[in-house]
Amino acid sequence: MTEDTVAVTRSAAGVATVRIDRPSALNALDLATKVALRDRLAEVAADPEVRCVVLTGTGRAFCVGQDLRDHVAALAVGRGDLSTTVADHYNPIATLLATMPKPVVAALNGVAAGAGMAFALAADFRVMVDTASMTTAFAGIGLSCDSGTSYWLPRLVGPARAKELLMLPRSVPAPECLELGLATSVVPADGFEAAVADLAGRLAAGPTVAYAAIRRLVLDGPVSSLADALAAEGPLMATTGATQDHRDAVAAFVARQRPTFTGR
Ligand code: T3D
Repeated sequence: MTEDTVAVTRSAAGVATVRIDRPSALNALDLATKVALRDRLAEVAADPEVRCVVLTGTGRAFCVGQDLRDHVAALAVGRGDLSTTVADHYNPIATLLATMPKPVVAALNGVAAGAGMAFALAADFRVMVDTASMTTAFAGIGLSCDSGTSYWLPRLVGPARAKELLMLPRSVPAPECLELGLATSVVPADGFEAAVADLAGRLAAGPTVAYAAIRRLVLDGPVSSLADALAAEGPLMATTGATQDHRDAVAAFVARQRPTFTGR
């Protein structure tokens, strides 16, 4: 059953937690896990009751990327999925994380490597436990990179640092991730769950349509001309300006009350 290695829990507050659940393999991505992760993410992306998605892992790792045992076995027998897994699994997962119309939080309970690091980079927020780390890993096994690493990493740390981290992969500890801009926040283990729940709860109680528009604009902004960015902003201001959340929040503002956002 593909569902077994990826668990989804939904809270009444609209937070869906997608948990990669292969702790004995450091949440490495074998075929079943890649399929399950892609399909579970597609489900929470399409679910209007879900207003924030948290991606995390069970045990001491967030996700160490491709399962290299699976990979070695596949290479040995010339299995077909090696040539198609980027298109069939990694790209759809990376796209869902970056484009679903709701905020995404990566809760890094431990090490993130290879595609696991790329998935974390695609999230809007990366909360790291202070013992966690990130490594691009790819060049260590003679690969370039996938899952959007070449898109996110230079944007977060600049092209020179991105090349250094890709060409000379090493475990970057959480405090350095924070310094480099790879982490949003670093918290001690005893405050990690609460910090993730607090952030996800705030996002799930926010203006979901505006968040979706912000995600889209900021995704495209760095590769747009000013004219294109302005052209993209206009219709999305019209869309968000037509939401109930906007009307309610403006009314709350003038009444000097706290707004309540329903996500519509
Ligand atoms: O087309 C394609 O299919 C390619 C797609 C590629 C996408 C990718 O994600 S490529 C990148 C794949 N990931 C890696 O190269 C990461 C390899 N792992 C590491 O560099 C290190 O293990 C870590 C930095 C992640 C953690 O280091 P550490 O010291 O905490 O743990 P360790 O001792 O190295 O590993 C512990 C165990 O996990 C060990 O197994 P053992 O000896 O206890 O039985 C190790 O082999 C296993 N493990 C770690 N990473 C993977 C893995 N097993 C399978 N796949 C892994 N990715």
